[in-house]
Amino acid sequence: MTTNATAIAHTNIALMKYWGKADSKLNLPTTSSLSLTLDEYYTKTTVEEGPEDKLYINELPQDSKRVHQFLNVLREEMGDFPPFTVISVNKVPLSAGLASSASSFAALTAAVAKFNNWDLSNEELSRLARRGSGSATRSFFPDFAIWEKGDSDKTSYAHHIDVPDLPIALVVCKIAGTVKKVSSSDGMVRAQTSPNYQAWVDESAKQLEEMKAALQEKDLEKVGQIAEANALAMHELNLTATDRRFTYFNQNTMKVLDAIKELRAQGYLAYATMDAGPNVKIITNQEQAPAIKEALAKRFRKIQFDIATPGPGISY
Ligand code: 2P0
Repeated sequence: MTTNATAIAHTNIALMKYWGKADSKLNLPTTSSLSLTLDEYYTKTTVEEGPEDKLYINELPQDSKRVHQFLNVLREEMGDFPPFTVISVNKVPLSAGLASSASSFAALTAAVAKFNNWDLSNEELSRLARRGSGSATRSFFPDFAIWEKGDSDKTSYAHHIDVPDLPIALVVCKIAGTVKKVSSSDGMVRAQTSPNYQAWVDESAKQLEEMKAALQEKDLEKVGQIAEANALAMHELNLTATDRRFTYFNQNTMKVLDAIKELRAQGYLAYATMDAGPNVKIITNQEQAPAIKEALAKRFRKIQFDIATPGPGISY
């Protein structure tokens, strides 16, 4: 008899952002989003039988409410299973704009499915994981994935897109490891009160088509341009929210954004994307990433820099 099951999911960074919900109960997004799975950051999760749903991350007991609620969604959808002790090893810097909820809910969904011998495709697992966290939909697939927004619980899930031999790399600027002040879910609620919100949604649909074309043409410059425009417009929604406007940026975020413009003026391929935190991820190619990292490390001695490359899909 199975007593436990383990799965590993890597995190992903959205090049086209998910930033708003059409249905908060079902976690249906207002836009489709497109991501790159990263090799360097992942979550390994083991589920084992009870006595009650309980979460440990890196050996420390956590508030288990969100995991318990998600496991109950899976029980409703798929049929009952026993209470689980959920043991996660998280190799993603927590809650600082690197999406640990993406890899966490993907790994948890896959581990629960394995424990229960559910025979599901990665797309079907992605659909289930959406109810835990939207960005988790995209963490089942290697390299590039699109979360199709869909219009119902059945039609909103992610799938892989094939872009062979694109030498993309990210330089991750770890500006602050502090816990973020505005959760993604709350940030989205606020952003959706911006008068510019619908325009962002409409523009995102156009940008997605351009992004797909740029990936197929292996035009990394274009990929970077579209991703940066999409991310900056997302963050502009936070600043123009009519309900409790806010920003995830701090002074170092702005300084790094300026440095990226200077790198571009020097001829580097360098474009920025930012998520629900002050960190900046620089989109570049694998050849230039070490030089960009070195140039920035000299200039910003208190910021840590990592190079991240395309990563694998879910594994067991
Ligand atoms: C993304 N982010 O596309 C966007 C861009 C952060 C900024 O998905 O409410 O933790 O759990 O569905 O997935 C972070 O939001 O939000 C996120 P919920 P999630 O990656």
